[in-house]
Amino acid sequence: MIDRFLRIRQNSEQLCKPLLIEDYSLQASEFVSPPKWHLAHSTWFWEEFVLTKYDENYVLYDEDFHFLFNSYYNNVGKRVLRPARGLMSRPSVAEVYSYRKYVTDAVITFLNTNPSKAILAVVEIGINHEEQHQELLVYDIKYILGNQPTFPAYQDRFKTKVETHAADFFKIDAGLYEIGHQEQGFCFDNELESHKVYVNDFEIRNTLVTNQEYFDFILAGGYQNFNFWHDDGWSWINSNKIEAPLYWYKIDGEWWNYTLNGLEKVVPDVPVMHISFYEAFAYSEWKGCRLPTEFEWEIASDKFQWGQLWEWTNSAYLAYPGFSKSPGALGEYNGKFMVNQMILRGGSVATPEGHSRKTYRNFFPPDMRWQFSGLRLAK
Ligand code: AVJ
Ligand code: FE
Repeated sequence: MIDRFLRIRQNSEQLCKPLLIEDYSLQASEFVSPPKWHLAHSTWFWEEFVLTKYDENYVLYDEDFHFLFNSYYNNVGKRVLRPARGLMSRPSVAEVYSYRKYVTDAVITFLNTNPSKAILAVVEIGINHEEQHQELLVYDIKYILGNQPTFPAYQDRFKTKVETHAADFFKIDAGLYEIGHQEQGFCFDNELESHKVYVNDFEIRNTLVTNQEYFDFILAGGYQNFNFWHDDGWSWINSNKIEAPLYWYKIDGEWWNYTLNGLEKVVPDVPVMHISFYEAFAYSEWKGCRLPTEFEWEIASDKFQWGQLWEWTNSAYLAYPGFSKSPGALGEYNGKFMVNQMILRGGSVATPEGHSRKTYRNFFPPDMRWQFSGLRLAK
């Protein structure tokens, strides 16, 4: 546990190595958090949920941080609101790194005292929480760098691969299937309680939709035909003048996109990424197909490769029957977001190794597309 903990703490800092000090504190949009904030908030989480709760000897690093780096936990008290995260030039980046070291050392000392199983379960949540923020760091760094006039590169990692299998639909039989987490090992509370779901016969594709395929939709006037869109989606593309995935730019008649390696020509055979739920839905309509439900996705997931991009499903993020929030602040972790968001399944090239699983339920509002999202067709 100590080794894993240390590795996770180091990984978060490793992700920030290519940044300039000036990059750390920018909040390029309300839904983006500054890298410095991620480093501090993922540290605050250990302080709040492990050290101040269970370590009698723990002395807070700085009392203000309790307020500065609480993300959304009402049970913990007042906090800096999300849109104001980019206003904090204080504490400095150096201060946040020393906060990290102080807390990392304190957690290791505490873990050496042989804490109970119940406490180790919270430590496990802390590790998984920090992994989630590592992925968010990649999204946010991409947004911060990708919205600069010079399109600077971040690092030559987290690349999606060209799809080698020929695209094909395969059949899954109707039946009653067990959905949700049943194995040993960690899962988030929203993957519990496992329960049976009946699905009709369906077909699902072995591969994700590629840039070339999505480009055909653009050329066919997909963004101009309201028949493919939800009413909300149609308003969204019109009020935001959207006509291509995020980070796509038409330059002298050719399509380029911002990647973590800088501005590059759109590669036709890699999966299309940075699309909203609205766009994934509209594309499926145009194709005469549909998005899989999260249940269909989970049932079929042993039969295709996943993990390049999070895959939009046609399922709303709702509680499973029997779901209950844990008491206290940790109950706010997932449960209170179960309205107005859609489920994505799988994982992405930015997901830390071993973090996801076939029952993992990721979720975002339908207009969000700075996360590494793509789509798989069903019918
Ligand atoms: C599961 C990615 C939607 O971004 O708020 C981070 C992850 N939860 N800290 C989010 C999360 C608490 C969560 N998502
Ligand atoms: Fe968090």
